[in-house]
Amino acid sequence: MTLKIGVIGTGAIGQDHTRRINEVLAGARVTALNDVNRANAETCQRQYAPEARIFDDPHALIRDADVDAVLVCSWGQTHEEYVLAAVAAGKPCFCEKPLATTAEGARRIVEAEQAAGKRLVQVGFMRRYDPGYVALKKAVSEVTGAPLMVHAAHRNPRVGENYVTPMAIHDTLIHEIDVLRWLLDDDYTSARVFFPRKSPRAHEKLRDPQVVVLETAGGVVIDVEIFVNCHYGYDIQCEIVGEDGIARLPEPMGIQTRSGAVLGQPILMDWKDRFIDSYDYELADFLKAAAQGTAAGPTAWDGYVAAVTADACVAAQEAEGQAVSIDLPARPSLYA
Ligand code: NAI
Ligand code: ISE
Repeated sequence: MTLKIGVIGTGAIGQDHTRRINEVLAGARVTALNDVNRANAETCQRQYAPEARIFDDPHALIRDADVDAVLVCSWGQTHEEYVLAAVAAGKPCFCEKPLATTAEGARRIVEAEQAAGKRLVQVGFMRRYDPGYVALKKAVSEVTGAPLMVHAAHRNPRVGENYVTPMAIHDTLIHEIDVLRWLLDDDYTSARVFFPRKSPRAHEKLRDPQVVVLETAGGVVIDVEIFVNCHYGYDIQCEIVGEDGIARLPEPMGIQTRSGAVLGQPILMDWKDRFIDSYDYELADFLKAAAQGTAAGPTAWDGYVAAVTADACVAAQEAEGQAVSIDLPARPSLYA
């Protein structure tokens, strides 16, 4: 059986996922596209899904009989509405991060899924599928001993004018919020944010860089540098310091050169290339589960925990150095 997929939001990642489903992965075809900017849906159709129909109404796409499962790839603040509609229609839904831009929004999705009685939502936290992070998790259980500290960095070469200070949390840090919790198998208890001197490349409405300090229930202290105008590349770093040793996320593959008295290794510039395998693996996992009418991988609960943590981090941005506590309710049995 070929699974029929509807994609809402056909910008950068919506187009890339459409390409992935139609040109890389097996078992599914994109049959329906929607974008508030129709020209983007037309570009996506022309380039990657000539047989797909373009819908002007995203809710009609979700209800359509020719759509078995939905990919939500529109802007973050629109995710909740579309995920809730997919759950109401009983259709498996892959939602790009963030699941919702507020903890209350994510909570509504968790409640809707619980009412549906089965998993229908996978959140696009693709780093859990990255071979480097998978190897790092193995090193934590086999080499480092119990973790004490984590030093991480999330650097983007540049961002647009519409990227403002809280987006460093909701849009960017959200990946570390999820993957570090998964790596450590621990939950966060507090957040603090520090602002070094501002980079002259950051525009007026963005304080960049920032350092977020998270503490976990197990007593691990995590520092994450977020620097989204670092200029030199797309650079993701992570080092776990444990009782018995240290483990580091491997660099992406690149040809090392020795020339002109320089030992060199290229640095990627685009997030699409840095995690290209993980995007393939996460979507393959989604398609496999969706063919059985359910969802796999990062859950709506993971999306909710990330949203609660992100809200605390944004509050911590405003509290400038003061700790903001992170309180989570008990995990529902659906996500045990
Ligand atoms: P983008 O701006 O390139 O594309 C978003 C598209 O959604 C645009 O074509 C826009 O017209 C459309 N859109 C906006 N509101 C809509 C609505 N109400 N209904 C239908 N379409 C709507 O943005 P990008 O970079 O593709 O990001 C999209 C989402 O994917 C964001 O949530 C972002 O955080 C996430 N993302 C995840 C990445 C990852 O590494 N997992 C990487 C990049 C983005
Ligand atoms: C973007 O939306 C992503 O998800 C990228 O992985 C991240 O590095 C970037 O900061 C976000 O804006």
